[in-house]
Amino acid sequence: MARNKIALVGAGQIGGTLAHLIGLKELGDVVLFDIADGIPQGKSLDLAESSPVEGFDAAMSGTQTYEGIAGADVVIVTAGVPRKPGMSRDDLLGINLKVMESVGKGIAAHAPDAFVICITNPLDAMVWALQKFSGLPAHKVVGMAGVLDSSRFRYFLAEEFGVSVEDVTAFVLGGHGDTMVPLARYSTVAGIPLPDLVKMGWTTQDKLDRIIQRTRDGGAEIVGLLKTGSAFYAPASSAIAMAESYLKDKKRVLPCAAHLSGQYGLTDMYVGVPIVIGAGGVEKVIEIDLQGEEKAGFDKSVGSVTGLMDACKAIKPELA
Ligand code: A3D
Repeated sequence: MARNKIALVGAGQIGGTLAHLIGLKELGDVVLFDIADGIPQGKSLDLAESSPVEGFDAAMSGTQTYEGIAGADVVIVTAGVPRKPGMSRDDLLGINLKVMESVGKGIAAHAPDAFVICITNPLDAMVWALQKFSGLPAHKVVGMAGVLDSSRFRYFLAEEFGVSVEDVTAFVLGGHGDTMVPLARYSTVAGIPLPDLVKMGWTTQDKLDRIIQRTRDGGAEIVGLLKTGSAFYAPASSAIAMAESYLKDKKRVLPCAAHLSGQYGLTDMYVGVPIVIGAGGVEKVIEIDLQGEEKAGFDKSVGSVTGLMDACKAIKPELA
């Protein structure tokens, strides 16, 4: 059976890390696409030259034309600009919206059957625009954010409790921004929900609140430290988990920015919700019961995503 083909549109910090992980995990052949001359070619050659040492078989190539992504099974989009200190994700909207238009058209022309994972910020608005510009079915276009946000939450919780990261599950819903909604009630250590762990004296409500805030600020914390860009290792790992679930039909339940058509009372928008990813793409959107503050937090987050979509429509009226 031929190997899968995975196209990475954007060969920057996340794109390069994605290619490395795909090689190490032997998920398929990689095509790196970027408008920057030499970057996709240089990174792919460098990675290919690591393959004999690492012992993986995967073709790695770089391209500056969309013909190179033809027939891709999966396309992961990181094209655009990342944040610098002092910038919010929303500051990137104008530049990255234009990038989504060209990328969407490129995918439509050359890889219309692909499963597309968008990472470019501001995430929820960009994946929505990318789906519209590409015209691909909504269940084949999804945004990566919740896997990363919940991975950060899991890591902070594992540190706090002194337990393996493997035994911590966490749930983060809503838009990928300051209004994201980490859900304590649905986050557990080996099945024990966080509110019970507070009652058991494993932590205090105050410490838990600070961890939740640190999760919300997780991206900004890395931007503040790096100064020249944003996080890339954990975002790349998170997108790979999504790609792997599609390619291997694992049917993992992952929080992702998914297209809603009535679920949660919302239509024609993308926002972070739990979904099942399998060979059919987004096979199911899981509707959980949100209560009190959770519902208020989710509604606020939806409001901020709607605001970003309105800003996109003002720039590109054809999205309306
Ligand atoms: P960076 O290292 O700058 O890579 C972006 C690449 O996109 C560069 O190599 C550019 O040359 C390339 N590019 C720009 N315009 C185009 C175009 N029209 N076509 C093709 N390539 C183009 O950034 P990065 O890899 O660190 O981050 C990429 C994106 O991911 C940014 O928008 C970040 O804000 C975003 N990001 C999202 C998350 C989420 O959790 C959603 C996390 C971290 C970063």
